[in-house]
Amino acid sequence: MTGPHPSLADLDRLEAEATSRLAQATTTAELRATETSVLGRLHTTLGALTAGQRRQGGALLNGVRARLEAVAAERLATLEAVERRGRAEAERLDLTEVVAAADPSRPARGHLHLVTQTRDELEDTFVAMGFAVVEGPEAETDWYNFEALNMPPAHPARGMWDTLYLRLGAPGTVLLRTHTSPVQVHLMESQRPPIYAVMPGRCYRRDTADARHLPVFHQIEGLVVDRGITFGDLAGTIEAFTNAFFGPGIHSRLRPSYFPFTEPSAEFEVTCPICEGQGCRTCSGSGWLELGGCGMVDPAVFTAVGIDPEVHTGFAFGFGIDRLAQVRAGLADMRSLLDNDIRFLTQF
Ligand code: 2NL
Repeated sequence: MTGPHPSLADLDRLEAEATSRLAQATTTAELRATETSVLGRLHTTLGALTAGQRRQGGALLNGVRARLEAVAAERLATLEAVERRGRAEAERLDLTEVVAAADPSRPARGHLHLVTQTRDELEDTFVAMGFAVVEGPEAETDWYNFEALNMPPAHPARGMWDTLYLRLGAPGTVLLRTHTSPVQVHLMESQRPPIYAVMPGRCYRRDTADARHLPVFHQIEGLVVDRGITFGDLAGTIEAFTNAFFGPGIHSRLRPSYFPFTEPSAEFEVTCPICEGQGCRTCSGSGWLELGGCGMVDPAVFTAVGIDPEVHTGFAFGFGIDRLAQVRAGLADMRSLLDNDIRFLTQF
C-alpha cells in the first residue's frame, strides 16, 4: 500500500475478509447479497480517495474487484449445482414406490400387465411350434379389414363387427381394425407361401364395456398356407397348442360355425381349465369352454391376395387374449384389466 489513506491501507484485509465471506455463503441468495455488500464497500473505498490517490488506487481497487467477482462466480456455480440437485431430488416421482408399499416383501419394481404376460406366453408357445410372430398397423383401410376378407362393401357379414371409422380420406374408408386379420392379408400380399405365422395385437370395436367385452381388446390369430394343408392339420394344430399352453390334461374340440373368411368354419372349445372338465360356473357346468374360431381359408380370400387356391390351401384361427387372461385368472369382470388399480395388478 503506497498511499496514506487508511481505506487504501486496509485493502489487503478488506479483500481477505470479502473472499472469506463469499466462500462461506451457503445459498445463491445469500451469495448474491454478500457480493452486493462487498462490492459496495469497495465502491465506498474508491469514493473516499483523494484526486491524487485515484490513479494508483483505482487500478488497485479494480484488481481486487475482478478477483472478488471471480470468487463469487465460482461459488455461485457450486451453489447453483447443489440447489439444482436438491430441486431434482425433491421433485423426483418414484413410480415404483407404490409397488413397494403394496408388498414390502417384493423388490420395489413393477411388472408386466396380466394381458402382456398372457400375450408373451402365447407367442412363446406358437414360436416353439414353428410359427413366426408378425405385427401390423392398428389403423387400416376397408380393403384390409373387410374386402380382402371376402366382405365386399355393404356385405351383411360386416354387421358382425361394430366398426370405428376414422375421419381420414373418403368417409368410411379408414378404420381402427376390428380384428388382426388385416395383418394376415398384408403378409399374404407380401410373402409367398409357405406361411406359418401368428399375429397378436390390439383391436377396436364400437362396443360398451361389460364383464365379458372391452371396446379395446387384444386378439391373436394364426395363419398357415402351404401345399396340401387339410382340416385335419387345423384340428391337430389346435390340439397341440391346447396341450402345450394349458397342460397335457386339457384337450380341444371343434363345432360347426360361420365366418365370412373361412369355409368350412368352426368354433374351438377347450377342456375348462378352471375345473379341468368337471363342470363349474365358468363353463356353465359343461366342462368345455369356447375359446375362439377357426376354419379353412376361403378360396375367395386367396384370390383377393393373389394366391392360387388350386395350388395352396390353408387354415386360420383366432381368439381373444384378454378373454383367455380372464378365464385363466378367474376374473369376474374384464374391466378390472383396465382399472389400473394397484391392488388388482400386483396379484399377477
Ligand atoms: C374369433 C374368430 C377367426 C380367422 C379368425 C382368418 C384370417 C384370414 C383368413 C381367414 Cl386372413 N381367416 N382369421 C378365421 C377364423 C376365425 O377368429 O372368434 N376370433 C376372436
